[in-house]
Amino acid sequence: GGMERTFAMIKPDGVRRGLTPEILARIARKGYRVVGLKQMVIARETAENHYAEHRERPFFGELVDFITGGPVVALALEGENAIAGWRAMMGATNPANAAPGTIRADFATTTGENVTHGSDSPGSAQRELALFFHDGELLA
Ligand code: DAT
Ligand code: MG
Repeated sequence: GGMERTFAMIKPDGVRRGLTPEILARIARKGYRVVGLKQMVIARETAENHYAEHRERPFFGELVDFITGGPVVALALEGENAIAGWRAMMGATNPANAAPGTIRADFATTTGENVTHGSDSPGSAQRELALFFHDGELLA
């Protein structure tokens, strides 16, 4: 709760499909402040670090291949309750379980390519923001 910063990402499927403007528009309409934004290709080591919690899962290799397989848009969002709020805007991990009107329900059909990422806790947000952005890349 309170004023928070979170790490958000438009994944390679979203960028490839031209969904960046649509997703940025949703963020603007919600009222979150974009305090960091860059399009980039994620290095393999960074991806493995980002998804370290999933290292032992059977889908880990595919996940890292996918997330490094094309440009992403990395975002730092700021707003009241932004961590849970951005997760709510994304919807459930499996688009089949995502509520109508969420990004994953509206734009995705598979768990593997579900368009966006969002930090799941204050600790994750701090860790992921530091992994993707230098201090000087974020607005005060
Ligand atoms: P989220 O992205 O909602 O935080 P997560 O942290 O559990 O979900 O998983 C990270 C990503 O890994 C997820 O967005 C897509 C992929 N993934 C998760 N579970 C998967 C599965 N059972 N099969 C394939 N990919 C999966
Ligand atoms: Mg997660």
